[in-house]
Amino acid sequence: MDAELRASHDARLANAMAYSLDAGGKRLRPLLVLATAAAFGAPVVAAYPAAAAIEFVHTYSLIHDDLPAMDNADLRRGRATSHVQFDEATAILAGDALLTDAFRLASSGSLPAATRLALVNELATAAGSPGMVAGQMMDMEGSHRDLDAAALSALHRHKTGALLRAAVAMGAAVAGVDQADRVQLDAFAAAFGLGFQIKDDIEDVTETAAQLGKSNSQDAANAKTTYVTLYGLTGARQQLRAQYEQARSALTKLDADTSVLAAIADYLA
Ligand code: GRG
Repeated sequence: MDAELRASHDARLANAMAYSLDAGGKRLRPLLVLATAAAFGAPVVAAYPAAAAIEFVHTYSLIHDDLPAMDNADLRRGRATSHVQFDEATAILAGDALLTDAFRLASSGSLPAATRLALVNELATAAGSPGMVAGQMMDMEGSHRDLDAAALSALHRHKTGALLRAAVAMGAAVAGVDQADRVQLDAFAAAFGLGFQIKDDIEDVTETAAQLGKSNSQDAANAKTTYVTLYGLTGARQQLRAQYEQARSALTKLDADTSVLAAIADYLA
């Protein structure tokens, strides 16, 4: 990722991109790419460009999500958000650059051209109007309105789930996994993605901003329907457990060493 940042021709832009990328974060999406590729025997280095590309897209989405016009948050990854640290125009451009550069990354490297095309397609589909941006739009439209269970799960499938599923699918593409195993991997990723979001909803009300490294009580501040507002804390925890078990169970159906993927799933436990 650092090597890619050096491609920028403007120091302020590069600083703003590096500021958000280097702030850390769990690196969950790149980890899913690498763990999936490795589970099916691919050398992890072959998956590095794809892993970096998805973290670029994720980081852009956080920068833009925090903007005053969206969630208007001032803390992210333990630091002032990009528009607070720099200014709004710089934050928008840092996000634009990370998103666009992600596709140069995904198309680069020494994998066969057909594999790189599949990676670009997977990432664009998950991040774009069929996926994450649609989810963000649903989120904006859902603010100050009550959503029912179906609308809430559709929102999260798009906003958070699509990119997590793409991470696993990209790892599978690098390793050339067959169709039957891809279906099982996708079942794992879909359950993990929903569980991940439910956990985020729970922590938004149970943890402090210092514990989270990002603003808390954001959902209430933006009058959002969440798994906690819909099902209560106990109900949300039950749903989280169900998704966790579904994710672990999908892995047992794969004939591969899925121990690292299982350890990632344990983040939900
Ligand atoms: C602006 C187009 C656009 C999309 C934004 C994903 C997203 C869409 C916004 C993030 C808002 C949010 C807090 C969603 C809850 C789940 C989530 C994606 C949390 C952040 O991901 P982590 O926990 O973050 O993996 P780190 O910092 O660890 O990488």
